[in-house]
Amino acid sequence: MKSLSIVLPLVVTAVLPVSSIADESKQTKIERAMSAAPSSISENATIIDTDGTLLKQGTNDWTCLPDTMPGDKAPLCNDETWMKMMQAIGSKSDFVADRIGISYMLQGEPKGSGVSNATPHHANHKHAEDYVETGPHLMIIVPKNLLQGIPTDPNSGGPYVMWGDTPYAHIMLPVSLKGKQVVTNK
Ligand SMILES: [Cu+2]
Repeated sequence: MKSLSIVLPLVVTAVLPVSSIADESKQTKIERAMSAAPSSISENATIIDTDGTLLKQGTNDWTCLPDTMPGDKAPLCNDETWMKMMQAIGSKSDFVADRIGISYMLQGEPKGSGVSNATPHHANHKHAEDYVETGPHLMIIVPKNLLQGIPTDPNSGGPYVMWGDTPYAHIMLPVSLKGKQVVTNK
């Protein structure tokens, strides 16, 4: 009978729905979302989940999310222009920048949570030839003609253009004070 006590816990674990293990508390999500930007912004920001669920109503024009893509644990705080672009990305609809948009990602992204630098709609970001993790950064949307002269190569060592040939082009601006933060497959 000794072996049964070893087998049983394994079975119990296996039949539990995955969500009961993976689900994070609302507070955990709010705290991660707020960690993306200075408190002068995040304290009064509206916090929403990536599926649009309101986690905390704010009083300024900023919106913070605990994840950039569902479950990637890469928090960000967006102004209104960035929120519009994120919605366009989600619905694969057109977006034309007529003003500057600013997003803070001061925590960067966890290892393995980077993206293809060519498109937000890559079928398998992790294995993209142009995979990139940036570390702590800002993301700046500008009208597309103003992107001229900014490198498209993440390894250039400074700001670079992400998703440049799509409607979702923006400048990635690494802000870490120390070390090489950008990681690519090249
Ligand atoms: Cu980012």
